[in-house]
Amino acid sequence: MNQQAHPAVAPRHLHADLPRDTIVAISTPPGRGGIGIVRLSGTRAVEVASRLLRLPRPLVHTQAQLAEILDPESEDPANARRLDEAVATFFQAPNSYTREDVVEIAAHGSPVVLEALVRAAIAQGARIARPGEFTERAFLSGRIDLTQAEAVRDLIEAQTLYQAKIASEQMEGALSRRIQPIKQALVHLIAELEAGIDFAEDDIELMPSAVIVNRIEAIRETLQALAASFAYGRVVRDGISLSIVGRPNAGKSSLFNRLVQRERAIVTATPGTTRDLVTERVSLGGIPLDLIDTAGLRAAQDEAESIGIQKSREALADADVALLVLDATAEALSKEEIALLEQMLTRRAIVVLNKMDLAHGNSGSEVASLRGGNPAAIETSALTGEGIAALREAILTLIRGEGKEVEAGLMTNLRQQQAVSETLQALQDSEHAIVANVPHEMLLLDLYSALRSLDALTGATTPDDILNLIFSTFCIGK
Ligand SMILES: Nc1nc2c(ncn2[C@@H]2O[C@H](COP(=O)(O)OP(=O)(O)OP(=O)(O)O)[C@@H](O)[C@H]2O)c(=O)[nH]1
Ligand SMILES: [Mg+2]
Repeated sequence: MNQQAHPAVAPRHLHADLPRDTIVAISTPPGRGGIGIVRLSGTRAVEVASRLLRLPRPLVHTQAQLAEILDPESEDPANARRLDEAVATFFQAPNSYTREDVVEIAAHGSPVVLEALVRAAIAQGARIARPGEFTERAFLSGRIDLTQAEAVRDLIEAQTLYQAKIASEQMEGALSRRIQPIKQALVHLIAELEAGIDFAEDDIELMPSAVIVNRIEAIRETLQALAASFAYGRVVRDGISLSIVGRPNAGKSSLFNRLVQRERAIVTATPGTTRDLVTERVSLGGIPLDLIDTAGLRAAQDEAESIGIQKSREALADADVALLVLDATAEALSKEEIALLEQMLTRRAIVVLNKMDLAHGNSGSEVASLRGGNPAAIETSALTGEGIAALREAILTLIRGEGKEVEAGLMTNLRQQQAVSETLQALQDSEHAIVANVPHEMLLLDLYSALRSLDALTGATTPDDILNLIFSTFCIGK
């Protein structure tokens, strides 16, 4: 084996016992509440906490005890007045969130009391925590990897239960578990190639090119499946936008109101009612959905309508999904509608035949001929509510698409996606290197570069500036 330690195989040691200062922050959201928590982490956490509190007994790991918060302004700490009562819980290193000693002081949620506690802790030598620093310490101590740290943030920011569940899986390491075997296969290949080079004089045969290509291909395939999960992972995390378009009076605003379940947009019998974009966020199957109601498309009759129609077109172009609403009672399709229908075939879209309550007898028309077409139009009545459940279902199916079966270990953010695509790129380069018959030493450079990108995904060799970027998006106290 090559004796020279390679940075990608022997990642920088994150688990070293760095002497770290003790940090403090208010961990509950700003404002008043029933309970507010001040969290301390570091070697002096217990010592600092003991100076702020009157504790009946010494702190014991995972045990909560009632304590009194001392008035920080009192002259004589031994006889200090009590500012508030609190519950103090101690988590002893290494069995804590950060793997350091952690003390959590739960007082009443009064900003004045909590800030006084933090000031008193600082006076005792603690330092105010940077945003995300508690989670950063959990990462630096090796308790969690980078994808898990990111999942903490995703969980805190989740807007639906489904998002929270996906984040929770990632927090438990679902994504890292998916990456592990891929990384192992790569490390094995590298090790075997290194051995071939080192013992070349001993007549050990070099691995045949076809075998190397096969092994790289196998790694690429699993990675590609992971990359494909990003599309759905991003949808779950960031949501999806859906623009409702069509001719005036087709019932766009009525459908919009049905989907948001309240009378949000103005509905009248006059064509050209909606002028501006109306947007509303709803949760569909736990996925955040930004619905956009737009002005009906036709030759505008005044300046405001013309600007509105311009906005409709932009919203249609920008949306992840388009919902084309047709009036099922209409005899013929307008030119505009024919053009839109064609456009729908080339993008993620749903066609709706609305006003079916009036159109059940209308079977001979051009519009009716779209019934049962491909893609199948959804038949609705915004007036009676008929077909709305089917419409919701169709939207959800369209959104879920390919991502459905890979919910465990989804990639959810751009940083992860970039790391994977860099790995894929490096692997492709290495295949080209084989085809070009370059020596194995050169081929290894590409493989090491693939390994480094993969390491960056979980954080083994991530540069500090990227770490700072990630943790600074947390709020203080997390
Ligand atoms: N019978 C029946 N009437 C409907 C239905 N959907 C909408 N309407 C009526 O059709 C008219 C137009 O509805 P809107 O929702 O304002 O239509 P729109 O597409 O938003 O129209 P613009 O904003 O002008 O582009 C209103 O009088 C609605 O009550 C339906 O399914 N059945
Ligand atoms: Mg409208």
